[in-house]
Amino acid sequence: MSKQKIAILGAGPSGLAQLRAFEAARRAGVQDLPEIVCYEKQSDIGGMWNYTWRTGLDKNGEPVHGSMYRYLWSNGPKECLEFADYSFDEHFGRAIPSYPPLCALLKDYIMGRIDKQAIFKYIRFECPVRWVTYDEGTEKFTVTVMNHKTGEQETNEFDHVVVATGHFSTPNMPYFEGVEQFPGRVLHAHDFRDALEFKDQNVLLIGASYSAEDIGSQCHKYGAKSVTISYRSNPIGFDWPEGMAERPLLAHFEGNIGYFTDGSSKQFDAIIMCTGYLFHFPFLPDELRLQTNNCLYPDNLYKGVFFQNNPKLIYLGMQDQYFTFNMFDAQAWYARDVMLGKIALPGVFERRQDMQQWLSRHEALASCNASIDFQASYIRDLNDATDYPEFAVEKQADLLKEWLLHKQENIMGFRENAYRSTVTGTMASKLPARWLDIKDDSLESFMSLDFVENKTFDKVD
Ligand code: FAD
Ligand code: NA7
Repeated sequence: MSKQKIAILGAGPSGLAQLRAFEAARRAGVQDLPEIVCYEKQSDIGGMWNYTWRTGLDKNGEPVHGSMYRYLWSNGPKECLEFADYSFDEHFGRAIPSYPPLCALLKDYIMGRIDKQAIFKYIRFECPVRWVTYDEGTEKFTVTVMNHKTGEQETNEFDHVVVATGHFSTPNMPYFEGVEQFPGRVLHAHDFRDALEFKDQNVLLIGASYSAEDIGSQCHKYGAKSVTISYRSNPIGFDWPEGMAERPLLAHFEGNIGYFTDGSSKQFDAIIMCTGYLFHFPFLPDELRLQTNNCLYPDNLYKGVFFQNNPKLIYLGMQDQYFTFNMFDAQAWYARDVMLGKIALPGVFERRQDMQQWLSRHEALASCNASIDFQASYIRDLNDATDYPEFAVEKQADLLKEWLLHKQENIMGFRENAYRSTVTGTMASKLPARWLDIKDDSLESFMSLDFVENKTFDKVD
């Protein structure tokens, strides 16, 4: 029998988790592992964490994937995304604060786990996937990619396809009447790169979730004159510092004046749409394409990963995310064991029943704490079935609940809190100054800070 072939689309944290899962099996002595090819659009691994200054199109004319920006710090405690098989202690050799800068520190950590020699050989860089089909007769997928290194398209057949292309990259960009006449910058969070661009400006952010909260905080930290957050459903509701405020939804623009649905108005210099992202799979035909909004349990994914129409098509990381890296690992380990035949997939009816139970629970979620517990129990369900190392996901859920309280207490200072690792028991150190006052986020600068234990800071503004 010929070897199974698996295509992994994307080498971000989810795709890397899948590669790592197979690598762990190889190291554990599993024989006859499938042949793996990972197609990656960018020229390096890391996905979203591969910071780019570019916006629009990349050097090959492909849409730029990155949405991360300068000075971005972790928006949740690092203790809740710690790999069970590679701790922060192992990587940094000492305790560091719970909220490190993202692209420098966290990327360094993610990359530290990757054995480049073992994993790079599977990855085909600068090979965006163009089209995927499935043949019911041969039971194989055909994957066509554009190889920008050779300038030619390539087509190969696979038994399984793992879609790990992320879902925070294609902007959801709504229209507001009069925006076309707005005289200043209008951009989506996806194209935001540097808060200093908005120093001394009156900035309007539309949207009321993570991007609005963080880009708003960044603009405030780096000297915007004012930050206005316009919400559609509910305000974010934090005790914002002076200069930051929330208003209901924007109704229309007249020149540089924004008019809101409560009848108020204000003059703005720039508009940043923090209106979320589209699930965008231009390389998949209708019958294989996941269609969902950003939520904790997309429908039609058994165990959150196997596509109901065709479970040989696997989606990783498609959930909204309280947990990130360790959830991707849980999914990748489970998917690996199904692909290796260690876990049998139930029939179509049983899969639908299982999904339905999760979807009913999902629908009943009434608070952020309940949502955190929901995602933790989803991860527990996956981990109980594989040999992925135990990582006390319920304790991490408790840390996430503390994180929510800390944000509520002080949105500009929550990153000054420290939490204990559930993997090693190490207590994080604290920042030696207020987050608002630490403006250089480079690896060298951050690691040369004098981290301290149990220091408290005055509440901000
Ligand atoms: P991605 O990281 O998006 O990787 C997908 C990969 O697929 C990319 O490398 C891309 O180039 C590739 N790809 C896309 N299309 C194709 C194609 N057609 N062919 C081939 N390859 C393709 N998470 C945290 O844990 N902590 C944080 O503090 C945090 N902050 C964030 C801040 C921002 C602004 C954003 C946008 C996200 C943040 N996240 C954070 C979430 C982050 O997206 C996840 O941690 C993680 O990157 C998701 O991994 P992924 O592999 O699923 O997707
Ligand atoms: P999210 O979390 O998907 O949130 C999108 C926000 O945009 C949300 O508040 C929406 O309001 C709002 N939205 C969407 N469409 C509109 C329109 N048409 N008008 C007004 N407001 C709108 O995306 P984020 O970018 O904040 O976060 C995504 C990830 O990036 C996150 O995981 C972080 O790690 C970074 P709603 O509440 O639906 O009314």
